[in-house]
Amino acid sequence: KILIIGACGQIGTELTTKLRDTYGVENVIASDINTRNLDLVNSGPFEILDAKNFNAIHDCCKNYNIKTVYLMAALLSATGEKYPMEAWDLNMNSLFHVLNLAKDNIIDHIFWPSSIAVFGPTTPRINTPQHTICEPTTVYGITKQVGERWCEYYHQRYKVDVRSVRYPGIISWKTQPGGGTTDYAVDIFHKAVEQGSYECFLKKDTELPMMYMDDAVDATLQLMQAPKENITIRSSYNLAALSFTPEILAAMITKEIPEFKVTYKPDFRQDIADSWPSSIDDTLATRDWNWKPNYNLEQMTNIMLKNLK
Ligand code: VAH
Repeated sequence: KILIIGACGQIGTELTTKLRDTYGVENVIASDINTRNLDLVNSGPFEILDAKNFNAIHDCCKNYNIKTVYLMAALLSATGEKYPMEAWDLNMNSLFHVLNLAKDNIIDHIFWPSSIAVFGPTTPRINTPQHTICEPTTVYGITKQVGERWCEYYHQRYKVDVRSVRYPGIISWKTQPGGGTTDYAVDIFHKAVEQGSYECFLKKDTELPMMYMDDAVDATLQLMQAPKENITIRSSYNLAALSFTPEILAAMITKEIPEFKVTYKPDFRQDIADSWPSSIDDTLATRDWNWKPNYNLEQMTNIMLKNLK
């Protein structure tokens, strides 16, 4: 059976639905620190679970005979800058708990998300390669960089089957983002539909790697279903789909909503965005497990506006 930790989060929510559609509702146990997403809580097996509590995760895995864990709980980039020690505590200890359960053969497979946040201002920004300089300047990015090192170590030393992708900014209409820097790309759609205007917290020319949620969820399952001998990266795979600026996204929305007005008022998240790459080279994900995005910017924009109107 499968356990998702952090199932009520932006990606966790849609990953839970996809896993249940794929493996059956009763085989996918959703868990989170609270019951903030009642639809999810009432749609199948659900447990209140603190990702920082090893015994609670251990007992849940034993009780349900869990063999695969998707660890989706974390404090993201913007929140992590407000609460650095809490971000380190949650992001790192939850990973150690799950890695150690696999090392002790309580569970067999782990998915753990990394992020473009592992890259920093000294990383080549255009078509960032899989192997490159990683000097992250956010707490969140530090936890993801160190987490990648631990995943690779547990695989090499203890043969733990842990797999990971470096998610770009993820955009969906079903779930709200959870305290990230790329959240503007979701907020802008809601405000365009609700009030016809949006004050963007990033500069208009801030190009960032992005992806529609369905691509991110499909990539996750594709990686987890790939034969283990095909997996050559045990830190975390670069993953790419789109790259755009707030100005480009706003222009796409204005095509559908002509009166839409955007103003730009950068805040502390501009420094975070400026430390990240503009575009990512994900050729290894394509080579090793046939990754290919399905949604371009126009398709994503149309889906977002159609479902939010
Ligand atoms: C964030 N959405 O903004 C997350 C993600 C690449 C960004 O890690 O922190």
